[in-house]
Amino acid sequence: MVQFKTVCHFIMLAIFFSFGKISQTQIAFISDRDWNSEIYVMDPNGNNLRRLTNHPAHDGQPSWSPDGRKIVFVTGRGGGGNMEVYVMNSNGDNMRNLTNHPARNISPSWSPNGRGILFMSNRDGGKNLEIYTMDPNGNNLQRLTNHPAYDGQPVWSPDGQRIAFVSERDLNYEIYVMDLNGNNLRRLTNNLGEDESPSWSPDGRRIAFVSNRSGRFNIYVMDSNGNNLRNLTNHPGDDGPPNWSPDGQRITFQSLMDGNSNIYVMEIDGGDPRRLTDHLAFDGLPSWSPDSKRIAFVSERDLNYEIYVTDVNGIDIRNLTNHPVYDFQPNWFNSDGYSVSSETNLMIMWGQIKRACD
Ligand SMILES: [Ca+2]
Ligand SMILES: [Ca+2]
Ligand SMILES: [Ca+2]
Ligand SMILES: [Ca+2]
Repeated sequence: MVQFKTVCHFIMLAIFFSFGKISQTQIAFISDRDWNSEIYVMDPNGNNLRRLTNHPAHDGQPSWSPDGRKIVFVTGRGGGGNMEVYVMNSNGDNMRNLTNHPARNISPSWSPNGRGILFMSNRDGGKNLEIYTMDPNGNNLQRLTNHPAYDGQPVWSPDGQRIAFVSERDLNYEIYVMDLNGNNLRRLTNNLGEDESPSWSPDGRRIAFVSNRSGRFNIYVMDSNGNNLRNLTNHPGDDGPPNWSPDGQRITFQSLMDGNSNIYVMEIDGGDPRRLTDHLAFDGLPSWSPDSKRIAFVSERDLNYEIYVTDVNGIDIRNLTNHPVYDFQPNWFNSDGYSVSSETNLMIMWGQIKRACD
């Protein structure tokens, strides 16, 4: 009986820690508070701040692995303008250089299925950036684009099978998609304006983007094959990159429509646009929390950049960093390893085991 109780308590403890992991949302960001750019992690209320990097060179562009165990980032610690993509555990341990190439290797992003890392590099000469993928350990490097024009802004489709990106190969920025190996390249936009900043809908069916084809930057949406183009915004000022909420219901963006940069949210058909910030200083770079209830953004309203979080009504705005230096590039992680249904299953299992142990 004693043994049975011990096993029970062990299982309960294991499940308790599983539950703890479910709600463990974190925000990675960069800050100059230690005299050069380092990567930090904090809870979504600003508590529990931890510095992950500690090197006099620039460290930035953090991107979480989907299991939350690792972060890829960019660092200049090689010197001479050489930027490398590094990986580290999410506590800063076990740092490794994944790219190890004297060119600029930048903008890493971990695939939603965890199997690959996208990045950009000019290793084929000059200013010509190409898009590459590699395994999370740096192996299996593949160049996905090969064109003397700019190729950049790569974004994983939600299933990790396709990549949307921007290229200037047709003499102005257009949005393209390709398969993971670079095959099946398809141009989705075709007009003289700049079409850029693609953002996938969470179901992978649509892509929102900005274009100045009308003379100002407005937000558009199209099917992921380029069909069914629709204009979502048409404001007197430029609108910034769209950012689709993880629940698929809304799009957030920054805009100059009221004369200075503020954060807005709208329905995915462009309806019900709402301004969430109202300050003369710059408010921009909005990004959704994994539960789609909050939006992180950066603001210069305290005369240096801070990371703020607001609810979708713009009522509950909080300064998370509150430090007299540059704080930037917020990047959310949520340990959503369990879907809603398996979380429900865990609740049921919890009740059953607790009864068995009593
Ligand atoms: Ca540093
Ligand atoms: Ca290129
Ligand atoms: Ca274009
Ligand atoms: Ca600051």
